[in-house]
Amino acid sequence: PAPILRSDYRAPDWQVSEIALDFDLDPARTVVRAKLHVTRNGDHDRPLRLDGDGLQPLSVGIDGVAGSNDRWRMDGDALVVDLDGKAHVVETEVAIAPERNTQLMGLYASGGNLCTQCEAEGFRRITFFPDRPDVLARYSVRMTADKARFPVLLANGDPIAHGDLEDGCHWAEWHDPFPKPSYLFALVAGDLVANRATFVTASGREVQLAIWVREKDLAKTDHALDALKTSMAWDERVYGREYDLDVFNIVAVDDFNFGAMENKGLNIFNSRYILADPDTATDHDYDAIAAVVAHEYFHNWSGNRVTCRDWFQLSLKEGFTVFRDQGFSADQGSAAVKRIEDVRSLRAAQFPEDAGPLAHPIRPDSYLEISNFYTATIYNKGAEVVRMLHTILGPQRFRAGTDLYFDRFDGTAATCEDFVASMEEANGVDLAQFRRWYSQAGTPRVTATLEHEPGGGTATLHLAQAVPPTPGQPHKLPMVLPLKLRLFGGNTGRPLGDEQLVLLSDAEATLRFEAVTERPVLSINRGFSAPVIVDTNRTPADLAFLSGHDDDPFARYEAMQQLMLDTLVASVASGRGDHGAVVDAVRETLRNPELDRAFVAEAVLLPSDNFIGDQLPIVDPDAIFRAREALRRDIGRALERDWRQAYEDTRNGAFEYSPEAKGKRRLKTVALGYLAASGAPDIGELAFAQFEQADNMTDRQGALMTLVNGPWDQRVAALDIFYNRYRDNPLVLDKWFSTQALSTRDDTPERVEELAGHRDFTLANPNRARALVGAFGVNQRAFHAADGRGYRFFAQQLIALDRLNPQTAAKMMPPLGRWRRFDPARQQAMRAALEQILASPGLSKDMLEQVSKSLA
Ligand code: B3K
Ligand code: ZN
Repeated sequence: PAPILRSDYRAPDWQVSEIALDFDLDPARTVVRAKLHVTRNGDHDRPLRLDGDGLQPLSVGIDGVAGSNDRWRMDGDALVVDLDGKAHVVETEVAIAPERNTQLMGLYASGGNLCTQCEAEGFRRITFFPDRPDVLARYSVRMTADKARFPVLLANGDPIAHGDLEDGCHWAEWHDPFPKPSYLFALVAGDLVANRATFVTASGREVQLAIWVREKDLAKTDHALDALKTSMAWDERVYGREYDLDVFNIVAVDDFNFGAMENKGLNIFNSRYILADPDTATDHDYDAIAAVVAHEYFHNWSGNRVTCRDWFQLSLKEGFTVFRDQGFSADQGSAAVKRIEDVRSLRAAQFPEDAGPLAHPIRPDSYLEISNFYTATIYNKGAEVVRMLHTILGPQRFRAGTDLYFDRFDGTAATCEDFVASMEEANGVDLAQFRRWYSQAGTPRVTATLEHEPGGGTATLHLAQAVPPTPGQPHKLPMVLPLKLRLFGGNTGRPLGDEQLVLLSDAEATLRFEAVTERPVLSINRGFSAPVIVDTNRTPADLAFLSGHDDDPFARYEAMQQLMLDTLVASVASGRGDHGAVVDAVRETLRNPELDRAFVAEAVLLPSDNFIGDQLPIVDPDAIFRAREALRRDIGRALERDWRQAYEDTRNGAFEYSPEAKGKRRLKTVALGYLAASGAPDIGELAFAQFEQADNMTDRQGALMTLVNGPWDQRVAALDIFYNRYRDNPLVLDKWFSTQALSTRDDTPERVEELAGHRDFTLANPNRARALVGAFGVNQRAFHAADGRGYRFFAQQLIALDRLNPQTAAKMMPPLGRWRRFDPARQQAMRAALEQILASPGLSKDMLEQVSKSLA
């Protein structure tokens, strides 16, 4: 297949002003009739081309004449219609089989209900249509279905009418007044109940909110509903954006390819981002639910009211909306901890992507399969780029820019360029060079060297930047890097001057600081103001000092991380480590009563195996594991009394979901982990007691994780108890699988192979597939087991999954593509696994793109 190029963009030949859809819903055979009002766009004589994917027309009518068979033809999967006038009405009829749809794109069945997923190109699996985001139409939808089986019928927009039919069927009509691209179409038919609320917007519009789930899940929807109300108010307050329909519906389904979908007025969610109660959801789940509910809601403006011109502009809606949901979450609790979490996930997912064979700019230039581009780069780096605009302009000017953007492009399909130009125009600034963030891939590397003559009054900071080569982009130009920095006195700990925002836009720059009377220590990239890697000439003592004294909490965390990382990298190389500086710094942070517990928990956590590997020229998973475990053991032993104290201090009363209580639970699990690492003899018992007595999933899973990583007999008992207690709850059973797939024990590869044969394991459910196979792929030590069995297992699972669900399979593949980072034996084994995938018959376009780019 030939790649699609951004430079080939052309406005659509035909626009669709209106579409009326009529669904006869049945899992085995659904008949879809569509009536399109089309108008010629511009002066041309090209035919109307309607995308289809696996559809056969049962009938085609043109301008009310059925059976106009000489005027249309199939071209591959597309339906091509010859039309001679300016405006026509085209009608088609197709039949589809939702229950056989294992890709979960288009109309499919989940848990006996019917639902849709259309982004990016699923609508063409439902009906023939110009399935591209710059064709915006008004939709009316009529659904007919068996009333007993599908008592609830939902679609986009507002409900218009409904009624019963004689044969036990019923019907409903919905109308969406806002023109929208086909990827935002949705319908749901099911046996569902709703948790309802009312929201009154700033201008007094009453909106009926409802979260629809199966009856047994109703009690788990309050948190999501609260998050929805909070997000609606937040978007009014922070961005001046109000909701625009009379109803807002959310439906939770168990089978879903990713997190959730922002369909206009009818969001459809993976149930893991809706359902929560203390017994089954961790604090992390609660936070993720609020963030995803907010994210999808925010899309109503950044995505739906203003949509994307083409899929190359995906980050226009995704990067911006992630930035918006990050701001929302930061306002619900500790902004510093939220920033730490966001940077941690950027480094875990996006940095490796940007450094590997699948690197692409946030606005890519080509793709084979757009589903492969819903990446950490588009989403998370995209959010960092928007954040840099916010940092450079300041909150008020940034808001002026978004106001202009929403105002000017409302109801249209826009580009990343439109967004940047709005920022420029609203503020009279020039962002010409900043635009390189949209076109250049790769994580910039900054070198910061601070010089100071003892006794001299001046300090000099040399800054240099370089952007590494990435596939198709061998040479890079300097970026605009907003670097927040500040100097501290190394003796007194006092700040030497204020924080400054330096815009590094040349390859090199030199900054001078006057009146520097004591040895200065550099705090740089504070708040992670630019998504870059910074190398500095700071000593371990400087880093330890900053970890205890920097006034920017992120910089404090960062100094500790860097100290840990430097220590670990040195000990991987030498096989033995000097752990004193880290132990001291951890002690100081742990004993500091001023710091909030959530921050302490983040700060004392060691960098992951994967992140340590990312720092090394050749990743040696076993050496990394040994070095990390040795440091964990020393921190555990040296501070055993502190950890026990911290553990006792964080014992909670009854469960409460508040930033404070969450922070305590987080530190409790971290403390338990260090105690386990110390080798203290009573930890199996302590963890098992926590496991049994917990009144919430955070503590229970935290204890289970500790047990599953260790040698204790209680591990087996805990796994059994957990399984039996939650066997009927798929979301919790996912945790049972993933906790084992992430285990650091030596026998994890065998255990994971065994679990793939477990009766509760299935590749047909994406959450379950990710819980076992996806989690295994990021378990660096187990996945890269020296005998290569991890790779073989992984390849075999991906091949099987690709046959059912290419999108989910292709999304899990990247760990195998990082073969260049390993020793020759592993390289060979990984390539063999990739080649095996490539050779498997009927490989999807999704997988073909990922694997062939990884082998190139
Ligand atoms: N826009 C959807 C993602 C669709 C992914 C399609 N492969 C959810 C979101 O980002 O909000
Ligand atoms: Zn999104």
